[in-house]
Amino acid sequence: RKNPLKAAFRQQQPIINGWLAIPSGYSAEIVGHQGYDSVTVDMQHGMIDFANALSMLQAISATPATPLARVNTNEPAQIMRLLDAGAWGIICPMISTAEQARQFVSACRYPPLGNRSFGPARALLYGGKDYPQYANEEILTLAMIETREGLENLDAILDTAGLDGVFIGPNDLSLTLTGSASAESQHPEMLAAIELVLSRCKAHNKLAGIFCTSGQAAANRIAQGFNFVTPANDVMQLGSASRTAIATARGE
Ligand code: 3PY
Ligand code: MG
Repeated sequence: RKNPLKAAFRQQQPIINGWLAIPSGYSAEIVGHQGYDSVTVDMQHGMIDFANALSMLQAISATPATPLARVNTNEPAQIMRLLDAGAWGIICPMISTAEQARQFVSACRYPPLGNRSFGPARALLYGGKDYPQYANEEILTLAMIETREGLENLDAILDTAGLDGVFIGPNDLSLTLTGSASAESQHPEMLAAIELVLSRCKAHNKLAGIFCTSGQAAANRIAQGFNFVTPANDVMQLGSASRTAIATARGE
């Protein structure tokens, strides 16, 4: 099973990624059927444990969306287990150095390219018997840039063999750069940091991704040059759809 996200990037098609914080296979399945290219199970800030993640990945794989996971830290055991559970790519938070990026990618790649341990479990069911032969090629690896150090080491991180691209965490990045977390921050330092990531990704021919808080914000990021955007998460969308419906019902 080829990874459609890699093909989309090669063909310069923007990837619209859903983001799940609600621990439910049912809501994962609903989200997966809405037209996203990929849907990410967020193990870092989502209220999600491994058993939830397993059923959510099963649910996403019953939809057209490609299943991804964001791990809670750069921890090989968790990365390998989510890949075994059928994640077709991993987003790893807080990558600040080239060495951290190398360790992250290594956990996603079977030897000789990396140190992923063998036991593909559900990945074989979703991907077929030949999964072990193609997994190193098709598993997407995105390193999150969301620290000052990560920004400083950006070129070295982007040089990491096997790294497909970076994903900006604008909340953490603005917190570290400006002192307050704001996903759509207009602080000049944030605007400059985002432009820097975009231009370095282009120079290295790597995918540039970013978390956004609305469809409009995601459209603006695509227009700016991003290849991979997340137009808010399930919690934000549930809240905002509810508020809109209530206001309409009240005639507001
Ligand atoms: C951030 O904005 O810091 C993120 O990690 C996005 O979820
Ligand atoms: Mg973050």
